[in-house]
Amino acid sequence: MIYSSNGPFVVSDEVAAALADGRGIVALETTIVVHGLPQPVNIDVARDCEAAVRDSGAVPATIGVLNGRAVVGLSLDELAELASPDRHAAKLSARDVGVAIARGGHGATTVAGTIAVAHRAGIAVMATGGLGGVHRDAHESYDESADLTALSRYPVLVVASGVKSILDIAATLERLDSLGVPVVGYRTDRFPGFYRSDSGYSLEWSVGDEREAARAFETHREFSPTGLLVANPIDVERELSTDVHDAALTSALEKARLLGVTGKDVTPVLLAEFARFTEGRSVQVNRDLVVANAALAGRIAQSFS
Ligand code: PSU
Ligand code: MN
Repeated sequence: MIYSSNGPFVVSDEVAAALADGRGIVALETTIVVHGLPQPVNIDVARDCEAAVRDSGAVPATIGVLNGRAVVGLSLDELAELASPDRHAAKLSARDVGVAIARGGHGATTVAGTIAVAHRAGIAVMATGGLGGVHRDAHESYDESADLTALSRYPVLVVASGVKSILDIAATLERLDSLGVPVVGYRTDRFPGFYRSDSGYSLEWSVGDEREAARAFETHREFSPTGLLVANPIDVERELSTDVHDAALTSALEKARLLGVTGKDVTPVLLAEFARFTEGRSVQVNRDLVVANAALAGRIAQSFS
């Protein structure tokens, strides 16, 4: 691995060159790879996301913490190392990144952790599958993903297929409102529901192409310090059917309750139970949507550059 510096924060040569040349760059997270998707598809998905960004003409910057350094532009070998079970990579939100680096460990970054590092590196666009949000039992557990507060703190445009359908979607949309984070549908005025193209909630704003998305964010930044969520739905032909989705959701919520999981473990357990219950169909949908989001993020990043 070749790094442009030796500090706690390192940028790969390819990303450093792209930054210097003003090319479009898309930050990609690693929690989805390490904690969100099963082996060995996870590495295939990461490879497909990077390829989708490259096909759009932009440069991918996969972000994670390896051997006590925040790496912007992990190679596929480094990513495989981070994802290997014996590495025990932690799940790093924005608040964890600095401490994890100082402690010299390994960690995969969530959306929150990724945009904290991306912003520090001068990258303003990121892609993920589904954003974190307010959990259904939040009135008791207070479990609300730090992805939301991170979006209110770092001026990064995030492309996601809405928020995960395991969440309280109405409450999440309300929190994004309170936090001042605009939500803009990509060619839709319906808020997507991750595995489903339509969560049942409508959006006030939509854009028709990547230029409009880039312009909306550039203009937003003139008035606000927050990021912006571009909500890109999965193709209707590829979504999980209502029946399968709802049955899997019931099973996943029950599983999490029985196991008594809390905190960082909730989302991975719910996603894993979805995968088991749907016999892998949810994994295929997750894969399709995150690759499509990486492609769109690449086109948006190119519109800025
Ligand atoms: N999108 C996916 N799969 C994932 C995630 C997003 O398709 O696993 C990850 C992201 O890293 C996101 C995290 O930030 O789930 C949310 O975790 P939590 O609910 O614990 O904040
Ligand atoms: Mn949480």
